[in-house]
Amino acid sequence: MFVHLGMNTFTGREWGEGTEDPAIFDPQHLDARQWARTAHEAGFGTLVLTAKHHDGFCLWPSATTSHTVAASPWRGGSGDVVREAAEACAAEGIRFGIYCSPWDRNAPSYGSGRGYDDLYIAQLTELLTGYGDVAEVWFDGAVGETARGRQSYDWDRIFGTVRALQPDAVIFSDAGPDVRWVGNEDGVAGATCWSSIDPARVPTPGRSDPWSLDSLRSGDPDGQVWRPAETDVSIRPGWFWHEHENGSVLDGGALLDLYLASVGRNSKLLLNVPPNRDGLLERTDVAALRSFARLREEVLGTDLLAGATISEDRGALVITPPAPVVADLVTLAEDIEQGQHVAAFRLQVEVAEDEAAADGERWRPLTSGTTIGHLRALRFPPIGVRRLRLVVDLTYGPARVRSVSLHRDARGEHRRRADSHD
Ligand code: FUL
Repeated sequence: MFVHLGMNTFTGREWGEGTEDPAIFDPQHLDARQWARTAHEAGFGTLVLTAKHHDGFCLWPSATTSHTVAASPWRGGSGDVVREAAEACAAEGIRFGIYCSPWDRNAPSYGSGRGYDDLYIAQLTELLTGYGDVAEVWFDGAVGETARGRQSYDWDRIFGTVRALQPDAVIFSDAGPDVRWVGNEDGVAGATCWSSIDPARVPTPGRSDPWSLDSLRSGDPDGQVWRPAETDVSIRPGWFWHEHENGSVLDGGALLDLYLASVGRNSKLLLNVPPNRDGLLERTDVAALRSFARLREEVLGTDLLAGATISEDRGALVITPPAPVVADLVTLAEDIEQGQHVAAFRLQVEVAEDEAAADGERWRPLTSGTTIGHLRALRFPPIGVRRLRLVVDLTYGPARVRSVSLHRDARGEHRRRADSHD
């Protein structure tokens, strides 16, 4: 779960100017335990906090600048949102991650090159040494023009600092090195989504040309590096809380659709849920997350193929459930620890003898796809299944399909909306 909180929460903006007065930051009822508990209860494994957004305001009392929570009225100037969030995650048993924007519209040295690099590295060092284990460090590539010039970030130094101070942290950016951006903020990974990628196609964060974006979305089966996609999207239209968006919170069904279009396409999902001016997640957002978790369990928690017998037919896998089932969703998983190899597959269902084709063929197409990866979800109109056949047509190595499951997702409207993503 992504948590965007900062000056913008109080100004109503999405990108601050860097000139905001710290006096306006006062989330009086801030309760990071509520964020972490909500995240944990809804099944999230990590909470990533915006320690600093583009406006440069630090949610921790950094020694590098006076533009921090220490200059705000919140907790009498002695508060530290990063600490409260890190401790809440530890208490609730989830991992903690940080977002510290390299683009800083407040720092006087921004645009000066090395001078700003040093400041940014000092801020990262504070965040990576003062708050226990950091599971993910999230970098966006936004760059601003200033009168001093255009800052170019020293990514080698930045990534090197994370490696040195938090060797187990996963580093996210457009250019990895561990996890890559999926190339859009709509919550949708490529229908074809390889975990591997050619690093030459996205050499640095912040590229937005079609060549890079296409590569981020789909990956590359011949890619030299393993850099799975992470899909970041907000539960609201904006990344920060705005009162006028309280009526536009995605509901549980819409969140399940995002899940199937991201996690169900071999990506991870980083869903943003922004606290309000009190420092709390809104009731609507919490209710949506609960309903999302419940629907996920209802739809994906039941495998209609449980207890099925497996056999082989002309090189394909035939799965026979103990009794016929009605399904409208299939999920497949590759044994991802052994790599990702499947590039094209088809699923077929068996029809009754009297419905067979003229040539006696009893297998009828159900659905098909390209990549599988750690999870691939595909929907189709509800159908009775007596037997299911999986044909793998193309692979880049041994096809190790670990599971095939059928589900019933009775939500017609959402299903149609999600299918339009294809
Ligand atoms: C982008 C930023 O510009 C947005 O404001 C937001 O933080 C998003 C997650 O990353 O790069």
